[in-house]
Amino acid sequence: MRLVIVSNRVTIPERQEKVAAGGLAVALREALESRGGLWFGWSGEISETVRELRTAQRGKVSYCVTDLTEAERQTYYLGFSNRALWPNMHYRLGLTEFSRADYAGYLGVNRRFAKALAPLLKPDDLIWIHDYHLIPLAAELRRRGVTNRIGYFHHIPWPPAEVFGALPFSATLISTMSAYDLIGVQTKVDARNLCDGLATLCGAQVDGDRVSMGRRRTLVRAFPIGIDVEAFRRLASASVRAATIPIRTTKQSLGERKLVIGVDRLDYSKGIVQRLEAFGTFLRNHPEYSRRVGLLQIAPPSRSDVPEYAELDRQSDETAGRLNAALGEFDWTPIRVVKKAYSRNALAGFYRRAQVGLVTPMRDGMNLVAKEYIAAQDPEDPGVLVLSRFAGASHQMGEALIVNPYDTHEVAEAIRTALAMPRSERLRRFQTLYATIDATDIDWWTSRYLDALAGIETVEEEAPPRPVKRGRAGRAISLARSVDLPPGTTRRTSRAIAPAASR
Ligand code: GDG
Repeated sequence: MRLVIVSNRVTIPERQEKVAAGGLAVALREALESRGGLWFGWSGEISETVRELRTAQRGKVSYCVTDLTEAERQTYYLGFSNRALWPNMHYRLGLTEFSRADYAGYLGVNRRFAKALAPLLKPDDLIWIHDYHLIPLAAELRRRGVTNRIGYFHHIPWPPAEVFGALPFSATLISTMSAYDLIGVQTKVDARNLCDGLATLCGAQVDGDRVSMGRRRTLVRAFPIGIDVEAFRRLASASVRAATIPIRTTKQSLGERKLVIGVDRLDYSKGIVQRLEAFGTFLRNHPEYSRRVGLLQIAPPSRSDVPEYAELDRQSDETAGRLNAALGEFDWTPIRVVKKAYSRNALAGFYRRAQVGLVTPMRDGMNLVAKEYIAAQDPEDPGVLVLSRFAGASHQMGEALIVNPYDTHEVAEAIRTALAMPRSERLRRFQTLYATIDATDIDWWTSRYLDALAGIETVEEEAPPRPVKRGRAGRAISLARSVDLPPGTTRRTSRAIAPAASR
């Protein structure tokens, strides 16, 4: 059975490239290499004229990519995906910016992807679609007569039905998910929220993890994503042996000072500003730690074209500057925020050097940094993980110091507890955490998901797609025709849609 993966961004590897990219990209590539397969998605390039597909063959894997137009990038990617779905799914209704033109652009790109992908499919291909950019893709493929098994994995949280329901067209959008055979989410809470949403917004029947809508049956299950634990452990040990630059120079610049580390894309879901405040509170409440500890926050910029991200960039500079001015000394800067990306080797070195890993998102699907921090620790003298209860990772990693990131005082006290923790307790917590992430690593995740998808008996394999029943809160939803465009937008090429700048 050939595997077909579809994701928003696809990077075609150089011919000689071995393992340069991050864990997920590598794991998916390995799954494709072992089975043979196709990886389809956006090239990451913008072009106004070239609309045909580009293909490349690397071993047993074919890559097939398409460019987006600037209007598509504005509406599908920056607009609906990242200004409407992303904040909504991270429970941030106040930050959600919905526009009908963006939604139409989102549906348009999903339709275009389906049109391009359908002719490339073989009858027994297993199709695995990734993340919130591509929710309606399976419905669009079904409309084109695709009867293959189609799975979806949702990397970010799924919010409660009341929150998701606040998004215009939420009933139509969620109903398209019945076109999947298997939906994977990160935690049981996400699975429950999604099932509740399907029941409340479009009248689906839910029985445990089985959801029925009309003639379609969909399984909704939690598959907590893992990392390549062994690879990270090796990188971290190598960084110590080789005394690589970050290890050597952090040692020089820190002296005997302890290090607290945060690593996150510069994104408001990650709670970076709140974390800086908590570190400031910790120093104020425990002045004995003055000059004895520093926070290093690595925060590579992301989505900087989205206004909320530009604002976060400013806020984090302002907060770090204010706290450093108030709490620093002539020979000690308590907080360093570095807004650039480091190599994975360097990251592994930083994690290994840090006595505390501070992972305090306000909401996060899983959070791989929590797992990477544990994988990188010295098993003889491990550091302590402080982890937000709102990260999916907290469902598996209860031996971390679990905190509420909205409670500055609690996070501040957890930093102190972590710094003062005796070695015996650090060892006990580390050993349990390591065993957990090792037993549920990225290979476990990939094969568990794909085995489940391959094992599903499709209910409608031979039957043509049929309309599903009328949603309680929405209009009749049909998989037999294209996902409805919102009223007020005509069915036109997304190039004709006004760019977000004109919103
Ligand atoms: C989404 C969900 C879910 C960060 N800085 C650098 C760098 N990173 C790497 C980390 C980690 C990855 O980026 C970030 O993964 P997260 O899981 O923390 O977060 P998202 O990017 O938001 O990912 C999330 C994930 O999907 C997987 O399903 O866990 O909840 O939001 O691997 O190490 N990597 C390098 N340099 C950096 O400076 N090389």
